[in-house]
Amino acid sequence: IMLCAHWDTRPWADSDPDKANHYKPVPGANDGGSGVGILLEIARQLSQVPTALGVDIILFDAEDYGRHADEWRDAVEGEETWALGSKHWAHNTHVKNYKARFGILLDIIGAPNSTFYLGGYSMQYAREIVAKVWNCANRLGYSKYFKMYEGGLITDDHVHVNRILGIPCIDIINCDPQSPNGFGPHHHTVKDNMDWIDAFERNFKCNSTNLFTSKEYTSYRNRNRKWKINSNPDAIAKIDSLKGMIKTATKDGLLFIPGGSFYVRSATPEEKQLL
Ligand code: AHN
Ligand code: ZN
Repeated sequence: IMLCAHWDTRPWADSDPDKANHYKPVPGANDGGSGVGILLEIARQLSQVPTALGVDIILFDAEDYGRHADEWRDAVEGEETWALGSKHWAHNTHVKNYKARFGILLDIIGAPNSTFYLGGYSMQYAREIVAKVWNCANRLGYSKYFKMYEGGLITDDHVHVNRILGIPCIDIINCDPQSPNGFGPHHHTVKDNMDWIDAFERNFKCNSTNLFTSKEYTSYRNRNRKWKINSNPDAIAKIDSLKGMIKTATKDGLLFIPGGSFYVRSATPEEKQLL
């Protein structure tokens, strides 16, 4: 299985509402830092759990070098300026005749309330993998994020993996049909920074509301602040021990239940396969 993301960030914030920022670089915490972060964590977890599957993690450069929005008039018909790194890699794979059963590309996946639609190219080239992943996400309770609706055709690294190498590869990418550029308010702006990243702590909080109160959680969040406002040591100890419990349980199977609560139990063999 091949897992991939792009690690470059866009050199120009050409969707920024302030035109003065159009030639400043995008910090890129979400686009593409988030995918890289998730893959590094997956790598760490895979190193701790023996698995019979081979997993290749590939990070592409120059995904976001696509033509500047203010320079469209210079465009040449048929030019390809996006996803250059994956195109180069697909023509020059790191090992000869590289093959994977399928691939999953992660792009712009870090913001809270991200929504992932069934991508046009993913459906065209790898609809069985789309079905596998979207069904799995829905079974695990993530239907809020993984929408069973078609999104548009999005040119991204997976297109070259499909077209040049014939490896069925899907793209999990945040789309926001409501926003003018289709990708959310911070996309290709100077605001694509860590403020947009849904940290473990925030996730942890919204998935465990029945285990501690928000007051206790405030204590916990304030534990490392200079001014320990509302910082109650009992609450900190309680949440620390919950976190320890979750770390242990994750190895075995941790189930998140939609609606703001979780419970922990051993995963069934069937669930272990999903996890
Ligand atoms: C298009 O805008 C056509 N593709 C952009 C895909 C992308 C940009 N992924 C990250 N940044
Ligand atoms: Zn981008």
